[in-house]
Amino acid sequence: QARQGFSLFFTGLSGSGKSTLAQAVLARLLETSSRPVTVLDGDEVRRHLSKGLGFSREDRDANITRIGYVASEVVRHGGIAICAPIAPYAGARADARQLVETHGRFVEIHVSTPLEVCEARDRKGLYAAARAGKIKGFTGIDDPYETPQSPELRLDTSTMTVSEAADRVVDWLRQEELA
Ligand code: GGZ
Repeated sequence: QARQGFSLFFTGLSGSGKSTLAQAVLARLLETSSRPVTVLDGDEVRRHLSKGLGFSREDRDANITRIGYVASEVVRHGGIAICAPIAPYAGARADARQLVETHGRFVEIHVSTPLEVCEARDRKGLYAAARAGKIKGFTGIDDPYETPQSPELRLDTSTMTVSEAADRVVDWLRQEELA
């Protein structure tokens, strides 16, 4: 059946669990839906679509605008776009929302895992490097993260399993008749 496209836009700190959660939701959507799904993950995007961009406010905003544009094209064609950048600035998130909402739904999911937990996980050692001053302008340490004020969903991966968090997303989509 023809259903409108939508974008799942995960935003949150480094190490908050965005990518892991995005992958878990992807797996569930692939089981239940025959619609095309495109994943625009932070790492992958920066290797291709946003190659050459750094982490200044300007570059981060350009990164989010590009992701928003690609997501809007996917949604325009009735697909599902799963995005998982930090997206620290509310203005850029709003711009991405506006681009996508021209063609379908924009589902902002704040992965609200506290900084303390992200830093304790420190899977890639980036927080330690930022604390030591080896990385400058690291989100949450010496660069801002503007907390989303009215996301469609807010999920803290320190108080539930990845599987529970993915269920919450899929339940929400069912409720909205998107999945
Ligand atoms: C934040 C940084 C930085 C700085 C490198 N600040 O844990 P990761 O490694 O894989 O996720 C982070 C990723 C963030 O890229 P995004 O494209 O998602 O950021 S934004 O939305 O702000 O454009 C981290 C790594 O890149 N990284 N330097 N200074 N994260």
